[in-house]
Amino acid sequence: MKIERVRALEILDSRGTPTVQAQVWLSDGSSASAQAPSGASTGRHEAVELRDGDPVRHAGKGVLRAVRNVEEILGPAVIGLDAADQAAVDARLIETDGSPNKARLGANALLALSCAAARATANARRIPLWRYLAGSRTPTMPIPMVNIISGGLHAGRNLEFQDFLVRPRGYPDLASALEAVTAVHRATGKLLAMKGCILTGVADEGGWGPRLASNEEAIQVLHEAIAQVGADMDIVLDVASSHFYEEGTYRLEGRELTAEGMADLLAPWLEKYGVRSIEDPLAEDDWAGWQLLTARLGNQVRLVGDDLFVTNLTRLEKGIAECAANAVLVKMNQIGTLTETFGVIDRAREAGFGAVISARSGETEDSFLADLAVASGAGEIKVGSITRSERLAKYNRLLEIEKWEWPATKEG
Ligand code: 2PG
Ligand code: MG
Repeated sequence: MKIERVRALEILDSRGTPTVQAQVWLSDGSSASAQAPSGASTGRHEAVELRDGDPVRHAGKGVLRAVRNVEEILGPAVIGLDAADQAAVDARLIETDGSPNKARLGANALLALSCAAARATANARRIPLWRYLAGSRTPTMPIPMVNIISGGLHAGRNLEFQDFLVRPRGYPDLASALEAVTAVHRATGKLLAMKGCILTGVADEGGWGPRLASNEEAIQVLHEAIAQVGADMDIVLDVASSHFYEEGTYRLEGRELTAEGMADLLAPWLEKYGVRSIEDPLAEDDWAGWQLLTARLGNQVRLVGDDLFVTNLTRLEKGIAECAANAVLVKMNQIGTLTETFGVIDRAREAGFGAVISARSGETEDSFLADLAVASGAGEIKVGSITRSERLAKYNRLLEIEKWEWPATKEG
């Protein structure tokens, strides 16, 4: 099926900030749209999200240039290509952009188009997106890691750490796991209210955004909420430490810590609170620190590189070679095409690294990520909390896959 027509639109994401939607038509008349997400705690090495920089519109954050790039440059470059050859479509997008980090035409422009082409092909074949994306991979229903308490750049810097999450263990299906998570979310809200925290709303990803005395106190509250409802859950953290790191020093809670000091802070919590996975415990370019931490804790806890790897194969290869981290966070818009995203997931699996498929803090109602998580067989997904519909779009799509489209049967 050939790509016949492409168009794009500036839409708004979950923070009211513009993002790109692309639509693709194929020669059989099938069509599909996809929407690019957008981060707040972005890694320095991510592919470039192109913004207009015109202060008169959306405080400089408009994406009309990226939209134009889809309609006038990237679209025409892929028209006539076989949409089912995703590698060829993405290679053409990358070559047309021509820059090392998608700065010329915008990773937001490339990604929306890349995903729309895949979805249109699945539509043309009348099969679920995840089944089309899986190809020869073995799909699995992913376990969610769900944000309950937020800090960092997603919650007005109330706490230094960005995400305090739970990961359900041993539930028979996603529906019952999510039910248990909602109970923990409610119990956490009540505990926070009892502590006198003023809960006026939710943070960027739908978690509670309380003012607490320390990061450990947030973990304690979560631990207590899990015990209170009798849930079977691990605790997971996204420290997102790059934003409080400067010149070899981690500045948090009025202290200045080295990488070793961060390891000393985190290590006791593994046993004490059941922390089983820690994302970005160290900063994006602190490779020596990551090596040290991985040598010390890597056999007891999942150490996930987000800002460290930015879904970039070259950086992941460095991590594998240097034994820095043991898992990668996968965000499609950090790299800008579907093919490169799968390249990172497949390489992680081959190297024995874990992979967590992740949303951004700025999201849309697009549920592509849910299908990607199932198709890739990555096993884990992180899309924020269980409030806010841009988050629920992903969970609800997973529920739909689980109940209506599973088990995986071979593509027809
Ligand atoms: C992260 C993400 C999602 P952002 O750091 O993992 O939680 O945040 O999209 O702001 O980078
Ligand atoms: Mg992160």
